[in-house]
Amino acid sequence: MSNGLIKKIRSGDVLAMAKLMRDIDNSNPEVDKILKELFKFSGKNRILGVTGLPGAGKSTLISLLVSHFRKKGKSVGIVAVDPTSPFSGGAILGDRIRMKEHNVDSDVFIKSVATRGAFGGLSKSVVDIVHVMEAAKKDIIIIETVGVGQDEVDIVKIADQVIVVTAPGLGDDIQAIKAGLLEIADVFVVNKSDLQGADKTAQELKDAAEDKISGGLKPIILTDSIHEKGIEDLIVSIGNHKIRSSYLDRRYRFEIELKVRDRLMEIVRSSFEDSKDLIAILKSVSKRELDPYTAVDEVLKIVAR
Ligand SMILES: Nc1nc2c(ncn2[C@@H]2O[C@H](COP(=O)(O)OP(=O)(O)OP(=O)(O)O)[C@@H](O)[C@H]2O)c(=O)[nH]1
Ligand SMILES: [Mg+2]
Repeated sequence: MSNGLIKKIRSGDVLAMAKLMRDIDNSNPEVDKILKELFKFSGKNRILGVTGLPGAGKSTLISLLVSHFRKKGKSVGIVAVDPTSPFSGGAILGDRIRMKEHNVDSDVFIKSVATRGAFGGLSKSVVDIVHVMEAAKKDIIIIETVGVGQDEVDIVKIADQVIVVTAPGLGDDIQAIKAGLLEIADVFVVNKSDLQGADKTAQELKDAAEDKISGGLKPIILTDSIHEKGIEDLIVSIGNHKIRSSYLDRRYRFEIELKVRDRLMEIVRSSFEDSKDLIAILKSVSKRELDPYTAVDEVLKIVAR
C-alpha cells in the first residue's frame, strides 16, 4: 500500500503530494511510516531559504526566481510559511492554472503552512513537507518565511543557502532584522532598489553585518523586482553558491532536535493525564511541598525511563 503511494510521490503526483501534506498538517500518526521511507531521497536537492522583513518583496522575488528556474527546465517546490499576501506573477499563476487543469503532474508545487496551530507545529510541518518535495524530485525547493519570530528564523536552518531580503522604507528596517538572521544569511538582498533610500539601506546593512558577523562579509545584492532588475546577480549567486560541508549536519541536527523536543513534550503532556507518578509530582507542587525546579528533575527522570 505504502509502495504505491511512494511511487506516486516519486513521480510528482500532485494529488498524492497534497494528500500526504494534509496528513502532515493534521499530525496523522500513519504519516511517519511514509516519511521514514521517503528519507532516503533527502539531502540531494537545492533548498533555498528566503526570509526577511514583512513586505520586503520576498514573494515577488521568488516568483521571478521560479520563472527563471522554469525556463531552465527545473521543477520547483515552494513552502510559504503563513503567507500574508498570495503569490503573484505570471510564472506561478500560469503554473497554478496548469496544475488545476492536469492535476497529475506539476513543475511548480506550492504549499502554504499556517503558523497558528499546535505548539512547534510550524517547523515540524515545514521539515516534513520539504522531505516530501525532495522525494517528489523538485530540483529547487524554496522556503519563504518572515524573519521575525524565532521559529521562523530557525526553520531556514534546513536550507543550504539563506537569502535575507530587506527593502528601504520599512521603518527601522535594519534594526528589525534579528541578529540571528545576519548570522545565518548567505546573501543579502536589498529589494525595491527603485525606491529612494535603497543605497542607504544597503550601507546600513553592511555596517550592521560587519559588526555582527565574524568571518567575511556576505554579498549584498540590490534588486528591483517590479522592473526585474538585479535578479541576474541573485541568480548567479544562487548558481555559484558552494554548499558548506557542514550543511547536512546543521540541517539534520535541527530536524532531530525539533522532533525530540516535540516527542518529549507529547510524552510529558500525556503523562500528566495518565501517569500516577507525574500527577503525584504535580499535586506536591500545588501543595507547595515541592518546588517546580526539583519537579522538572523528577519529571525528566520518569519520562526518560
Ligand atoms: N517599488 C517596489 N515594490 C515592490 C518591489 N518588490 C515587491 N514590491 C511590492 O511590495 C509589496 C510586498 O511584496 P511581497 O512580494 O508580497 O512581499 P513579501 O516580503 O513576500 O511580503 P510578506 O510575505 O507579506 O512578508 C507588493 O505590493 C509588491 O508589489 C520592488 O522591487 N519595488
Ligand atoms: Mg510573501
